Amino acid sequence: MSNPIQTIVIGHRNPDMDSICSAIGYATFKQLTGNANAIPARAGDTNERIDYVLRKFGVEAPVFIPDLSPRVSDVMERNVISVRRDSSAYDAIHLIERERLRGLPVIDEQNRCLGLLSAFRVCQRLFPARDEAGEARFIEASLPSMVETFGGKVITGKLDQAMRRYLLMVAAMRADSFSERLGTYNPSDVILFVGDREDVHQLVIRAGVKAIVITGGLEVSAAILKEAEEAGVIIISSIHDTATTVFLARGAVRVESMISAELFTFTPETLLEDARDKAASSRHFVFPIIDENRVLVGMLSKSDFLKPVPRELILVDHNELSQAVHGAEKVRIVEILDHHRIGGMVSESPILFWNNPVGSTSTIVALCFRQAAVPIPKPVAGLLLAGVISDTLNLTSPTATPTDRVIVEHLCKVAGVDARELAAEIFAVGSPLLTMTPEQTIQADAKEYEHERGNFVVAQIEELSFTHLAEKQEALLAAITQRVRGQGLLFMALLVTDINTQNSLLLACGSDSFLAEIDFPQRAPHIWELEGVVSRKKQLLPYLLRCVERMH
Ligand SMILES: [Mn+2]
Repeated sequence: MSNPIQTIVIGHRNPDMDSICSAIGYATFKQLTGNANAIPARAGDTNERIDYVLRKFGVEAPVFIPDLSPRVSDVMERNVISVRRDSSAYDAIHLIERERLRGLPVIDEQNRCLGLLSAFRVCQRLFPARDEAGEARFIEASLPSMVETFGGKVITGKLDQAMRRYLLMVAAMRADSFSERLGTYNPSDVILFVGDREDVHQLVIRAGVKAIVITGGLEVSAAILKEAEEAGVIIISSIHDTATTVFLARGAVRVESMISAELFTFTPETLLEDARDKAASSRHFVFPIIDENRVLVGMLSKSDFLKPVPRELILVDHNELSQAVHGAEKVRIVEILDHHRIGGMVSESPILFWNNPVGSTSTIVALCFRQAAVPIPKPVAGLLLAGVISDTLNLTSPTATPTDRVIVEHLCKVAGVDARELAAEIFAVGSPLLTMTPEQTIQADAKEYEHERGNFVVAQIEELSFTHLAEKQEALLAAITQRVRGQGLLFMALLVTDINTQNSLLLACGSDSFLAEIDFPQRAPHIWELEGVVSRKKQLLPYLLRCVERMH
């Protein structure tokens, strides 16, 4: 049975409040409208403000998924057919035939994978090359499993369970020639296959062979039975003729000795892409999948690479792959809900792509509930409200639209929360400048943009005032410079927004010819005063793009 398709609803890397809250909200909407397999996820850490809101409304943080690249575990066969190492070749070959396997994994008592058994290897062993054929009469097996292969019946004596090397012999010669031949072997290793030839029976009982298999369902005389019992020689009866019985008995050989020595395995976490490359250059068709203790957990066939990965993606609050979770490009993106610029996403087939220039993606999610006439669960309404408040600085940002106002009013009613109070609570916790290292501060809400003149990163933090900036600005500029150098960026900018005065300061480092284009009043080297600018997307980004275009 194939796995049900999992629908992952996820925001951008370095998630902000809107991206976490809209992912939870939209996954809930999908669940309530028929997709039980929708799960919210996050591509990065939450921050103190997000944690505060999740706690307040009693909702768990979405599952952390750092990389969505398909893994071996996505397509491997979990119901594995295997044999234990002490199984007989007879059982294994029938299993291979019945299940039409290209390779049968052999395991030990702890389910650890020892290797693969192929029908080819078994045949090679049972039908050896002519110059090695003499060896084929020696088999490593236990007596009970040998008797089982030809459906024999024990007439006298007791079969010991031990696994050992036996020599299969057939008495086809005259008794005296045979006697001479028997003398060259250790009789206690010998299993003799013979019909109703009493002279031979007597001879080998006296020589002390391990067992006599009487073939063709023939009777044994009472005198012979008595003598065998006294000598401790086992007598077994087979209904098959001698040739058939010997042939079947050879199938008792343990599979352990036939395992292919070179073992080609993967782990469930192996990237499917890597496994595909390695498998393509290998002559094997099937690959055991083992965990860190070598325990067999699955099998991968070359045909499994053609299976679709049972996962699809819904992007919220972003539409550019450069901002999406790692591996997003290798998974089918089925929907995008966003309120940012369109970043050149290309899709193979038609998808639902709702880009609406409202104040937050949480607003769009609330509109989805409204459009489908599905009531918003109370905790979800609280989260969506936090998403709108956070992205629009409680409707004061120029990105806020009349739609956001209507939605905020509705969400307040459903959640039973006052928007102004919630805004004050959110921005009062976890000042990034006070609670994070400079590296964390510039990374927390950083977004990457690809541009033909060079890639750049723009981050933003919201503060209740600029009071704590002065003591941190040198360290922040150093961290920004390091990132610009490390990634070879055109520039990186950090917008520090004072949500009380609705003004921002811009810290930027990078190409001199780019920085020369910034014409806001400069407060200090690499720091500009951006009065009335609070929106990265609507105010800052278009401005920065114009600066890039003007660059010489
Ligand atoms: Mn947003």
